[in-house]
Amino acid sequence: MIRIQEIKLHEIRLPLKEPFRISSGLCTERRIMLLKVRDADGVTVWSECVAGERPNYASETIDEAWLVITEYVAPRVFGTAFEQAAHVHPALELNFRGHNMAKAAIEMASWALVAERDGMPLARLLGGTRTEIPTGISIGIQQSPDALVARVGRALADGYRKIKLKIEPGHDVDFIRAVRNAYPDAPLMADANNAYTLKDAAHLKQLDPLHLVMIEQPLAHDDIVRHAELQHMLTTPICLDESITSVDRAEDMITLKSGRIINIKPGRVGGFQQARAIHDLAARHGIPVWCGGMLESGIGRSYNVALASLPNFTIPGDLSPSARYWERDIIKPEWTMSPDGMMQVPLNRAGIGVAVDEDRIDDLTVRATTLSA
Ligand code: OSB
Ligand code: MG
Repeated sequence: MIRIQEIKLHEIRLPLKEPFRISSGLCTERRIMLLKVRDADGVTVWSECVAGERPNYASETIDEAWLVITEYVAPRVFGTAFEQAAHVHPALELNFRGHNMAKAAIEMASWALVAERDGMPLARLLGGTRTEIPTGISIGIQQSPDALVARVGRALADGYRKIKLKIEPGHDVDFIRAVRNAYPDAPLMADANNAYTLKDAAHLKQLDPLHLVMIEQPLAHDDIVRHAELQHMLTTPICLDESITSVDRAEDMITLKSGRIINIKPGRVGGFQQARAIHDLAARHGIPVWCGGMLESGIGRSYNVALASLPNFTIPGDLSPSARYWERDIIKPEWTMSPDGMMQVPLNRAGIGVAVDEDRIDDLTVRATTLSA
């Protein structure tokens, strides 16, 4: 049984080592919501809500999620005994629309509570089979093609197995062509974060000869129909990110042929129950999946690493080590990668697999509140 007794919310501030610019906005410092969740037997786990500072990626923001967790998500799990972690998601969906990231923060903590309590690594509880996962890096929009080529060169030297380049109109084909010319065999992809419309199809077609592994979410954040039309015109596989908010949307994508690859972010889809269902659906249809990122702290990253250890995560995710993002992370040891670009799945420890640096979290906390059953 899962009986959540207390949830402590923390907001911390963590400056990024390098500014991260995507087509819809710039981030230089993360505002991160962390949750310390305690069950009726005193077992505690930390989780992270991946809602951003501004509603430029998804509609949810940290301030909104803070309110929604306080007013609606926490009250709904308090006082309920869930037989399995998989039962939390349906309970949070009943007459409760949207707010996937707020819901996921507690849904994912429920899985971690079970893992912690049963002395099992979270990765294994979820059905993960890998002992190590390939890393990838998502590189923000740079000033010039030369600057991008230099940044990609550093990432390749670091050993990353996939290099994702953020694009927008004016910073796209010429930039990617420069990188391709410099690194003919590098595993490159582009992510547009909704910066284009179908009118740009001929322009985007210029990416086809640059043999990208995929182009991620070129069209509107909630579109599935127009992506099908675009996919029909491109040889480059389309990967959907923003549009896939549930297993139903993944089914829509597959039915309409709106893309050939899925980026799964557990926070975006409301947690692990949906993330696993999307993974299984995609596997049945021969659609590869990979785990996206939301510039998480080491705590949110541990949930992504556990998910990425499932068998159909066959493409390297946006999973980079702590030092790519932060001067110092909030976990010990920090997430690291080997020179050949692999990250170890922590299997010799129960729960999320890393120790949380609570003193550092206390130092970084700018607001906190305690919710109780
Ligand atoms: O579109 O995948 C995205 C970060 C914030 C919001 C949206 C996205 C991203 C990334 C970052 O690409 C990936 C990472 O966490 O390293
Ligand atoms: Mg994306």
